[in-house]
Amino acid sequence: MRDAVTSLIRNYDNTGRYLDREALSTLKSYFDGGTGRVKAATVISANAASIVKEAGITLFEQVPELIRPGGNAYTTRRYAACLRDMDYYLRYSSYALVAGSVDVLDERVLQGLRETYNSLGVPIGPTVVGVQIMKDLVKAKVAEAGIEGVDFLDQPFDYITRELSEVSI
Ligand SMILES: CCC1=C(C)/C(=C/C2=NC(=C\c3[nH]c(/C=C4\NC(=O)[C@H](C)[C@H]4CC)c(C)c3CCC(=O)O)/C(CCC(=O)O)=C2C)NC1=O
Repeated sequence: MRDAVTSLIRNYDNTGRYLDREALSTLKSYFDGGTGRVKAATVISANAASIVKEAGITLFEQVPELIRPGGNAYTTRRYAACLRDMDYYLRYSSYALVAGSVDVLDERVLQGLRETYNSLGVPIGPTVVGVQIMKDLVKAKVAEAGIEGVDFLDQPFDYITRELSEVSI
């Protein structure tokens, strides 16, 4: 699992180079955003349960057939599995924000996920709608907390969306 710093060092080490101007500017922007990343992750941790709950309610309002008979989130077990998945996306997104890298998402969340979803009939479209709803809730909460300079907030959520959507039909 890599973060912004270890990825960069790995690239430079692979070619035996000292860090150059470009590397330093990448590092500077990562460190400059560091406090904001940590603060944003703290807001997520403090509000995780309510973010997941609210995102679930909004998702099922927007796509009510999910929780009707025949829907993939119908039955208590599958409803709970759906919210649990949303919680996974939120928690790992908070890690990715702190790391300044989506590597943790690739390694721990997205690997093999599409195949699992396809085999269980979990619909990808509504899943990414749920991820985007959580992104908006996180952005609202972070803004409410008065945390600025956090243009990186979209990154993990949009990455999950892109990676999940890509190979699905
Ligand atoms: C940390 C990485 C990680 C992820 C991401 C993960 C996802 C994941 N979600 C699953 C199931 C599931 N995922 C959903 C999710 C949904 N259904 C819907 O209609 C909605 C669109 C959506 C919620 C937004 C549902 C309902 C199931 C259960 C499906 C079933 O068993 O029939 C399963 C199958 C095994 C199980 O039920 O636990 C996995 C592996 N597991 C992991 O370890």
